[in-house]
Amino acid sequence: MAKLYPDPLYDAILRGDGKIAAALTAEALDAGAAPLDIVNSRMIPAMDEVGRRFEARECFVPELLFSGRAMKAGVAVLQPLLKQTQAEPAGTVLIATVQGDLHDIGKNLVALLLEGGGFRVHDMGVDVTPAKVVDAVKKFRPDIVALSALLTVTLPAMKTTVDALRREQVKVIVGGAPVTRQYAAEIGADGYSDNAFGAVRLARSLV
Ligand code: B1M
Repeated sequence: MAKLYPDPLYDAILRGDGKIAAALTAEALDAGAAPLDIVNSRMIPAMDEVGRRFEARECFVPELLFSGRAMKAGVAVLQPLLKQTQAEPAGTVLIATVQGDLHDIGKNLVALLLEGGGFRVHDMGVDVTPAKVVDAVKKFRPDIVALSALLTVTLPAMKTTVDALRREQVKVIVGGAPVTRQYAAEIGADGYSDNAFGAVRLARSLV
C-alpha cells in the first residue's frame, strides 16, 4: 500500500489526485489558510518530492504529469484570490516558458501573482521561440518580458531569447529552478527571482 503523509493535500498531489487536491485546497481556504502559504508550504514541497523520486528512479514521467495536473487543480481553486487586480495597471508583462521547455506550473504562478500585483499579463504559454517573443514584444509593447525555464538543457534558449530582445525597449526578468542570479547576470537579464512573489517585487521595481 502507498505510504500516506500527515498532510493530505501534499499526499493528494504526490498521488496525482486532482479532485482530492482541489477539494482539500478549498477546505484549507475555508479554514483560513493564506493562498500563498498553501502553495509554498504544501503544494511545492509535494512537487519537490515527486522530482526527487523521479531523479531516484522511484517514479517516472507519468507520475510527474499526474502530480503536475493535481497541483494545477489545486492552484485553479486559488486562482481568483491570487489574481485579484487593482484598478490601475502597474504595467504590462509578457510571460513565457522558453523554447524546448514544457513546464508551466511555476510560470503560471508568476503570471497569476503579477496579475494580483496589478500588472496586465500576456501569457504566451510554453515552448516559445525567441522569434515569437520578439514578435509579441513588437505587438504588445510590454514593459517587461518574464522568462521561465525548468530544464538545464533549455537555459541556452533563455540566453538566445534575451539576446534576441537586445534591440527592443523592454526589461527582461528570468527565473525557474535551474536559473541562478549569476546566470541571469551572465546572460544580461535585468533581473532574477527564485520565486513567484519575488518576481512581482522585481517587476514593480523595474517599472
Ligand atoms: Co519535469 N523535470 N521533465 N516535468 N519536472 C523537473 C524540472 C526535474 C528537476 C525533475 C527531476 O529530475 N528532479 C527535471 C529537470 C532536470 C534538469 O534539467 N535539471 C525534469 C525533467 C528531466 C523532465 C523531462 C526531461 C522528463 C522526461 O521526459 N524524461 C521532461 C521534459 C519535458 C520538456 O519540458 N521538454 C519533463 C516533463 C515534465 C512534465 C510535463 C511531466 C511535468 C510538467 C507539467 C507542467 O508543468 N504542466 C513535470 C514536472 C511536474 C516536474 C517537477 C516534478 C515539478 C515542476 C513544478 O511544477 N514545480 C520538476 C521537479 C521539481 O521542480 N522539483 C521537474 C512546482 C513549481 C511551482 O515550481 O516551476 O520551479 P517551479 O517554479 C517556482 C520557481 O522556480 C519560480 O517560481 C515558482 C514558484 O515560486 N519561477 C520563477 C519559475 N519561473 C519563474 C520565472 C520568474 C521568476 C521565478 O521570473 C520570470
